[in-house]
Amino acid sequence: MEYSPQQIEKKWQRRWQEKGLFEAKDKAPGKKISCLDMFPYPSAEGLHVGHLRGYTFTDVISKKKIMEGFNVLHPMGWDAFGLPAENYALKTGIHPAKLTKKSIRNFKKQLTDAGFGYDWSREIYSCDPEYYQWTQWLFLKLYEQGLVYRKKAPVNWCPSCKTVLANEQVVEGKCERCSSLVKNRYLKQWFFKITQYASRLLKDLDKLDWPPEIKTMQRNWIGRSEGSEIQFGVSNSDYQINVFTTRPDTLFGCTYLVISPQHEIIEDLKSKIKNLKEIKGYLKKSGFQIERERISKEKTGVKISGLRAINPANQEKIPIFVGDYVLKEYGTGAIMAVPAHDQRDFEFARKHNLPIIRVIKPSRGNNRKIKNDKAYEGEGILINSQKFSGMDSSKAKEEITEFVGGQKKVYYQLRDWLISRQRYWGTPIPVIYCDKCGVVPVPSQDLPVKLPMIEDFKPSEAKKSPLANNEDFLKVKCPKCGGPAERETDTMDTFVDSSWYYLRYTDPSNQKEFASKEKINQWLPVDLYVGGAEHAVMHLLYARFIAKFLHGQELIDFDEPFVKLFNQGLIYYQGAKMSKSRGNVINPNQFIEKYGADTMRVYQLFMGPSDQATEWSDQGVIGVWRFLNKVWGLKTKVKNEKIKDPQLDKLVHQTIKKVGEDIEEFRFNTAVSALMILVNEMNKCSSISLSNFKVLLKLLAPMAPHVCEELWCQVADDSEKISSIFSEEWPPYNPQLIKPEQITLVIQVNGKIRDKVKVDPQISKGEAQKLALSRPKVKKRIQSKKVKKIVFVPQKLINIVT
Ligand code: ANZ
Ligand code: ZN
Repeated sequence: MEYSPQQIEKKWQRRWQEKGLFEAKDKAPGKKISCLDMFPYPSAEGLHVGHLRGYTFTDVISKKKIMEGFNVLHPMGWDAFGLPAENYALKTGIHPAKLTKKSIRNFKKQLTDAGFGYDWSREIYSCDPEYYQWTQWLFLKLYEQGLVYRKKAPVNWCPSCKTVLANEQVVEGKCERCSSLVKNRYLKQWFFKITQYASRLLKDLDKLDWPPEIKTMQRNWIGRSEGSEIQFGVSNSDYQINVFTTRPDTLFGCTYLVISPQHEIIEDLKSKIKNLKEIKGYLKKSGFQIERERISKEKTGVKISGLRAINPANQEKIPIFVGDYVLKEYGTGAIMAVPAHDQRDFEFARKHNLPIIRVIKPSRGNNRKIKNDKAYEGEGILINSQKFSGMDSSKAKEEITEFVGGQKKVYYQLRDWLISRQRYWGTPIPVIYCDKCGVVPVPSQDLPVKLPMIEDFKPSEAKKSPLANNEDFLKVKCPKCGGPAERETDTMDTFVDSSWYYLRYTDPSNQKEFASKEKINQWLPVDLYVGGAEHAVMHLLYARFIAKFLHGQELIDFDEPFVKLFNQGLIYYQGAKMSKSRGNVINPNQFIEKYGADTMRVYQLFMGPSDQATEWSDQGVIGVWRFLNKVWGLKTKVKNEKIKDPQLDKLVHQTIKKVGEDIEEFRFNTAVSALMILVNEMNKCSSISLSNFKVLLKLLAPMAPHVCEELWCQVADDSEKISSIFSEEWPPYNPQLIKPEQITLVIQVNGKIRDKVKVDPQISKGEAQKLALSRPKVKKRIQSKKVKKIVFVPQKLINIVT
């Protein structure tokens, strides 16, 4: 019979499912591992082979761990709320609920066809009321602890998606989803106080086994900034403007202040401002600057006339500007401008003809030329700074802060997490507004607040969610006073759904809790988490935040959710990243029909280093296809008897070691090559022993599960057959057998061969010299002569010249 994946793959998938072979067992004793993929958003387009790469990795690891006797948690679920389904629904008129269901069915079929061994008994959907009641519960829990608040805030508004975007969803001023230019709006919004966890989120990165690039991205995103707050008096008033600066050493070079357009001084001292009209006009025009890229922006501003600030270092009176390059939301919302040493201030000063005073010169050794058309932003030696002149920047930072009575201060770039969305397809925010009682959280026994099935879910320009048009949803009795009240109509950012989902896998049908502590403790934290590097900051930061919060509530025992993180490399095809929009995708359905799932899986592993972008090669696929055919063909050579073949035995044991270690280290490509070498060697033999063939099948089984299970069933003993290759033990290797072979080292004295000796091939020059000089035959030749030179040719010879 020829190798025909179409005839075997479906059969085994069905049997594995029936047997519950890959189901995690609660309360089982012994070693455990939780091995998770980032749960996907079920898009209408389905998965292409690029999406399956990371899933292949976790599946191989899970299957190997099962064979090693681990109790493995390897579940799958669906990040099923969100904008794409809603946008697609608006285009096609199909309700997002219906569409999502259909997409999930398709995804699940694709994953099953690929032979992935998920524990489907733990499948979760974030759009399921059984699930999102716990998302709502989480909101209330955070609310109860004072970590949720509502405030009018400048927000990123995407005019095309008609919704608010998180800062993280704005890329270079454009909507991450649709690339429309993002506008600013001022709306009442809900926030989670992630900033309260900034220092912990930063510090605990050190204990994670994560790719260093991802840690760096998180560090930069959290953006710890050490500096000072310094107070500037305002002339003719007792008002003070507090600025945050990372460079108090430059205080003598401060020639003006800039406050953000939302700074309260404008209201507080408006009677003293002479050009109030002009200022108000500017405020209207400037809008709200909330994106973090303050550098690229054109710096505009207006001088406030009638007010002057006093530089506390030298008592000089300096002008105050309102400028939108100063953000309300960072530091104190006001800055001291030092145009000689800050490029932003430099550009602003040039434009407004303000004095530029140099107060830092590069220290010797750092003698880069200061250019006249640029600020010198480095540190150095102070000049023009009265008694501080000649001092070092770092020392002056401390001393000048003290001199003017300032305070040392740390700020973080991290902003609070804006979680409300004016859209339909998301988790309703469980809050009620009552005229009498104000904001009333929905009592937890009333959860879930169900998302009503409405037909008209088109977002409106009214800055409100479509739920606001649904009277049945909107109108409720106040839980406190029983009077008429209204529900919050915003829904939550989908990153709230995904911030805690991994916990639910441990206890997916719990009606009383989000998951029981006992089950969480059995399985978590997640030992291995695999997904795309695009989640470096949002999802991974939010999930860490929520874990720390739940830990503080003593609901979970760990404060970091993902111990080890791995990012799979992207797949390229025809020179570009594989993607539907580029039209260069390979559909796994057609691929599997043609070559089978095993070829796809092994090719995914073999195509290149697992963490690097790799080009899909149709030629490479054929190579793998041939390889599996060879494996299939080997069974005709199998003899159930002892066959004396020490060469092959040795290779088998070397391969066990290599494949095992490579899988642990995500070196799947070299694991596959090792198996290819072994198969080629076996193919050269006229017969191979059953035991060696079984080892091959076991090593290959996590990668190509169907073909190995089928061959196992054909060659194994009856008792083994009834079970499964995945119930077999991962083979051990014999360390004696894999010792490196010895080579013969030739020993010469003055170019003449005097001796030969068997040595380890890795022997060093020093060791070889010592060994050679200890040999009696060599000693005899050298006697008391002085050794002049040693020539060493690794793995060949050593020549002693006297
Ligand atoms: C004076 C100064 C002199 C500054 C100098 C820099 C260089 P990071 O690293 O981002 O924390 N700044 C402070 N608050 C700001 C706000 N709300 N909007 C815009 N800019 C703000 O940078 C801190 C520096 O950014 C501060 O130090 C301040 O400018 C500015 F030679 O103060 B500096
Ligand atoms: Zn009330």
